Amino acid sequence: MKRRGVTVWFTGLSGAGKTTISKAVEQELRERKYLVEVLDGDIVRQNLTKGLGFSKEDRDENIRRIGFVAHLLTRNGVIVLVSAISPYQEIRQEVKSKIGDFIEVFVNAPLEVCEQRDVKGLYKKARSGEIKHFTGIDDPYEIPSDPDVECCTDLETETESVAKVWQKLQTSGYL
Ligand code: GGZ
Repeated sequence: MKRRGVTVWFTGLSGAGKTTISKAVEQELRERKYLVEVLDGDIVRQNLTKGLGFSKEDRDENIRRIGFVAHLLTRNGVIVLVSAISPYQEIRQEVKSKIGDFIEVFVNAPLEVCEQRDVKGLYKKARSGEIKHFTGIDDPYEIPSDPDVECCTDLETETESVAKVWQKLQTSGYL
């Protein structure tokens, strides 16, 4: 019997912890032999959406293409883990409606915390004006109005965040 696929969509600021949580969930799923694929904005932008920038139009196009691939995989029984800032509510909603089997995870950390982490030094560059249209600095992030899961990565451990996602997958019947 084929399992039901699902897209787990991690949205949040750069440095909020989307990639960290999704990788940990991926590992747990692989250990249990689930079919799983990861689409990370950072990586996808090097191939599938290469050449796209950070205007609203380009971000929406990025999300639409990621959503397209996620849909194909999901309908073939794969658990797809998407990590993308995806700052605009409308396109997140569009992708969710298309895919159907969809769990939205809001990876929520205050801007100050993300900026302090500044793993790649991008916030510093954004503050100095070296990078323009940086989400949270001079570009918007629309907070999800009704996420299925919220991970507050400044208040909870990685293990706790992973457990929240895992529980949602379980109670929704995907595991
Ligand atoms: C936001 C930017 C920008 C700007 C480069 N704004 O945390 P990261 O570094 O590793 O991942 C971020 C990635 C954003 O790509 P996404 O595909 O997730 O964005 S979106 O969903 O909005 O299309 C960040 C880096 O690229 N980055 N410039 N201006 N993040």
